[in-house]
Amino acid sequence: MVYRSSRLQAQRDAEPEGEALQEFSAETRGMDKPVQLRRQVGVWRTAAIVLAVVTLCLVVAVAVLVVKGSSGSCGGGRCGAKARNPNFIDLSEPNVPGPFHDLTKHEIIKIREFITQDPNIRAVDPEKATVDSSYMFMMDLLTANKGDILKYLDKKGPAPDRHARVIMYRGDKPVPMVEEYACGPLPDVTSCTLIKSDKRRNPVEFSLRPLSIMEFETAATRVLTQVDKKLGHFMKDVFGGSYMNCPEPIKCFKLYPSPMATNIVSDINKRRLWIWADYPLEYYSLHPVDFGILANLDGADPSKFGIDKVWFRGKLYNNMDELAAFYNSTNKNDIKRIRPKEETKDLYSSMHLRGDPKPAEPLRPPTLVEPDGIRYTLKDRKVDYMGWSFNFRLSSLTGPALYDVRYNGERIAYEIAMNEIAVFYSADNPLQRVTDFVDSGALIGTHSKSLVPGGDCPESSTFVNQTFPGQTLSNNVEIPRALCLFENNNGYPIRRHLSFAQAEGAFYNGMLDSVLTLRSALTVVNYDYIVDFIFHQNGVLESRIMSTGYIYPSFYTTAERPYGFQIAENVVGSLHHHIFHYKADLDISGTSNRYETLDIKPAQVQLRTEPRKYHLTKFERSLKKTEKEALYKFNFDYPKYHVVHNDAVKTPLKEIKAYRIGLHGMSKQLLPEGVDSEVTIPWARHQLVVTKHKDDEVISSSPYAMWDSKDPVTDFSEFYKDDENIVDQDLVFWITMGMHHIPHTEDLPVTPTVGNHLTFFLFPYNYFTDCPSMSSRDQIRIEHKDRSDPKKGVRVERYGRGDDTCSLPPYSQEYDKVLEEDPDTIVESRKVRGLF
Ligand SMILES: *[C@@H]1O[C@H](CO)[C@@H](O)[C@H](O)[C@H]1NC(C)=O
Ligand SMILES: *[C@@H]1O[C@H](CO)[C@@H](O)[C@H](O)[C@H]1NC(C)=O
Ligand SMILES: [Cu+2]
Repeated sequence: MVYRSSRLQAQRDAEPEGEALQEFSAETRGMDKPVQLRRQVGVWRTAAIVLAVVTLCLVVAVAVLVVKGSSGSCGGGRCGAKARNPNFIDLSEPNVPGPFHDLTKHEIIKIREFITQDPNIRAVDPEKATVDSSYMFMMDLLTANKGDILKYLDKKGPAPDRHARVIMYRGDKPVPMVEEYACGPLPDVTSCTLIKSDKRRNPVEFSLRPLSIMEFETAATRVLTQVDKKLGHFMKDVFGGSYMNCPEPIKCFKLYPSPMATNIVSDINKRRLWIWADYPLEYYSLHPVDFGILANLDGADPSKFGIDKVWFRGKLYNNMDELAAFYNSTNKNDIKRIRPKEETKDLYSSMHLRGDPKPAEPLRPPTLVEPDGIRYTLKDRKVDYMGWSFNFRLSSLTGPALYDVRYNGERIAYEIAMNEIAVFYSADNPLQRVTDFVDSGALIGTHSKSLVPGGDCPESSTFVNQTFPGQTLSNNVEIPRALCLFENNNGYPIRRHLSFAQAEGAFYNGMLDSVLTLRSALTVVNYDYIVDFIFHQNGVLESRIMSTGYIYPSFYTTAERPYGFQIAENVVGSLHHHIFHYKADLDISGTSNRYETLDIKPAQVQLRTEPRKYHLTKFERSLKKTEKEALYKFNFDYPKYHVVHNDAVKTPLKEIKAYRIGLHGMSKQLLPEGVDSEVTIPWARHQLVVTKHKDDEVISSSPYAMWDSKDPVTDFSEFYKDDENIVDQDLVFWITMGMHHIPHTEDLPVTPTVGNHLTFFLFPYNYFTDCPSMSSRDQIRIEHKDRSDPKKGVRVERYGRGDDTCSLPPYSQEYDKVLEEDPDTIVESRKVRGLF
């Protein structure tokens, strides 16, 4: 909400730090008379109008606060009579960022200065970069070692120096390579040293580098010029399209690049890239043609980039001349020509409204209102909410992450981070057949582009910008609204119980599940991934990923039928497997932790009352002693809980005081282990892996994973190969989620998120003595005013929450009136119900 941050900005400008925390009294939002709301025939319409009034009310109230800071009116009613929350949101960048803060604008500029001047690195300005120069691909915060950060956080130790991980492309070297540097201390960098790690090769083969924007443009220009020269005429004739020189009505093809990884071409130095042709319609991935070229991008000299193979209509040609000769020798009447579809709003691939609009009249959907202001605070990318606190990042390489997640001041997790996103395709054609996207090379975090209020996040969200260093520009790139933070209620109770009968106590307590969500949406070319971290009031942290966006289909032929359905003319939705990897560095009651499973097993016991056996289930605790013992592949026959706890810290009843990992997004990876592209995603072999924390096992994958299957730069299986003791150690939990996707026509134009929520939960498990949500003022309790005389009726306890007649419809007052008239609506009071 713009007005909120601008209000805050106004406050910050007007007042010294520290005084920005302001209490809003009833008077400051004073209203003259209550808005009278009568729910009549047009309930929905009324609701919409109410919401409009409400929203206006709030905006006006807030605007008035900004401008006058005293009083104002909004057409009646008393707005915000109970507003007490300081509503503290500070989106400014700190001068002294903490250990988890992403690189600041200032730091990025200072790092650039250093690598440009350093005599060893000699980075050229991005605007002048060429494939054979030294240039920066990306930089990211290189977090200090956990031990140092914990000393700082917990033992008043010194703030650890901040460093950046800087990925340099060294096309300037005699043997071109990729180098990764640790540059620091920030912001006044004094040195960049090659990062040394047992778990990440460095330097890295030049052939394994992620495609930079500049390289792709250079390569495409170089390669496609050659194609246009030899095959331009053919493409225009057969497809009505071409890679270049495409005056109307000729269409300029969009390019869809797909790497052919080194294990497939059996040579770590070979760099092969399929470039497919798609018509430039909304959206191009849904308009492939049956033509593509395999580019040879070996080495650092673009003048040597060339074309290895050409695919046309079910046949692979060894070079362009072969195809040209075939075309020349074929009777032109025998060649089937295809043409792009007409671009209309009704086209299956277009994201315009079509069909009969619903609802019949343009009534607005429900929206969120925070009647007393927001209930969380945000400063320096640290959030506090209802007992929770956490820091967040958006890593350019790996995407969103949380650090130092606490509940009631006690750390639950040191880090929870997305580590990798992969999509493995299947098809008959030679491109999709080998398309195994491993996305961190595409710089996952930088793909979290602007979130739209009302489209991606509730309008009431706080939106947070994110700054990255430009890859093709020397300037920083600030992505507005890259993340959103909002509180909403899920529309269902987090818990409730109604004890209706007097004999059973006659009370009700219930509470809607209001949660805080931190969201980013990563658009990696055609797909969109919505990544949420959700904080519940019962001490549960939910980590969810949903897929949407355009599928990546193939050109339809009958040979594609094992891999997908035909979903449009010439289009087959190719089968693929989405796989996601997360890191969860949990610290339950400290860093000395154990991982146990609670194995649920069938058992037989003696019946107490009859002379025979009886079947039931029991559970057995199973302590996992080493990393290999802890490798987990889901098996339906062996249900189990996964719990983590500190053996030295027990509950008052001497039980384990634990958190439980709930896996709600598991997916079987069917490809054999150790061959083809599987080699680079060994993390997908297990649904859960537990390792002892090590400072150089920071990320389970690497930006080189798209190409490096011949010899992975980071091989996750190395993290557990030494099979270390994991009892009473600092443990890291690695979680894999995924889903197979056989596209269907309802994926047109884009895949809906419904039903593809992949989630893992961190549940408190004997961690609290009872449910933490019992301290929430969100709950409602209803009981008899006088237990000894139920006929006097019931009282509704809302724990001091206001019933603000300006900013909300008087639903609660209406309900209270119902109970006043007939308390038996909720609990047995005056009548005999005749039912249990
Ligand atoms: C194909 O025909 C064109 C035009 O007749 C000619 O210029 C070209 O050399 C031919 N290409 C091949 C490979 O035969
Ligand atoms: C976020 O980005 C927008 C658009 O560039 C800008 O107007 C706004 O000032 C930025 N917010 C902050 C806190 O820097
Ligand atoms: Cu999919």
